[in-house]
Amino acid sequence: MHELLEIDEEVADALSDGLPVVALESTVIAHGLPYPGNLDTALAIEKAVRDAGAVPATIGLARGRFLVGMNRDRIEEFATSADVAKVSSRDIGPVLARGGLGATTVASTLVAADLAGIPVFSTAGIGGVHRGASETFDISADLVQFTRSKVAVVCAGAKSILDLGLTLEYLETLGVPVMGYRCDDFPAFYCRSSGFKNPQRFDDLETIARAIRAHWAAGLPGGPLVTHPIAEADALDSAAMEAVIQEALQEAETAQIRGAAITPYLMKAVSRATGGKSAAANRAVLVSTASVAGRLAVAYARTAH
Ligand code: PSU
Ligand code: MN
Repeated sequence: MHELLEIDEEVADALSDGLPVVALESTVIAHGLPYPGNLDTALAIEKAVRDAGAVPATIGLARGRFLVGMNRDRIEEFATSADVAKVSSRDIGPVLARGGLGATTVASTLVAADLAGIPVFSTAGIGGVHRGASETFDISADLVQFTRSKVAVVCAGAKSILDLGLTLEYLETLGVPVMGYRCDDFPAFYCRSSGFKNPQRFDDLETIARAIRAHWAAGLPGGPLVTHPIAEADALDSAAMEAVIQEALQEAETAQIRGAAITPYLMKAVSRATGGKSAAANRAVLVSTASVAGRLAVAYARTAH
């Protein structure tokens, strides 16, 4: 086992038996949602993975190592601690050296999942190209990491706090396959459609699992992106969300928020503005995405035989 990994026993057993495992991020717990909803949601995500027949591995940093798989107490620590660093790819070495708690973004979770040999990861919303990136150059390291870690990413697209058209262009440039599972449009987290198309669509997870294997068999680096939208009943209205997002962006501009702080700032501003509505949608989409990822991990494990 890699010296930087502290792998939970159940996860380690599943990996050595070739059973399906799904990696999960911890930034959404520490910085994405308020307590106690973050704890409940993290546990609901894990349950969705289990119900789908896979083992959940929530990932974070503590005492100079990657935690791969957390028990309830560990998750609670991430959900309640005041000073948990937000760790993207560039922050991994420094935070490991300091030894404190670090919540992993999509990018850094992929690094740990790859080291541990977990082929599937689930999150509701990936980072992407920010609006105004032609001026600020603010493009999430998540996108670059998709070309570096051999892990398939399941998501419900990304929030429209980002420029989703530019995000798809950037993914094309990087050579990252984007495959819609039972959806034509690239989803927008709370909303079922971003107005942009997924470059590929598949209606069964077995074919997606084979596409992932083919990507790797061809020697291509990184991993594909699989998108699946929030359920119709839980989705929020696009026009209403756009108005809320415009207001949040304006607030962030006035407060001169920059860099790594911008994503958590916007997420909080959007939650505040929509009240309980977006919190409920957020939980629903995290859980439904985890369920698809669990089923994909099962399909992927099956294609090995
Ligand atoms: N988008 C969300 N919820 C989140 C994030 C993004 O709707 O919790 C988090 C994820 O961990 C993602 C990170 O990887 O924010 C992206 O941050 P940045 O834009 O600074 O790379
Ligand atoms: Mn950024």
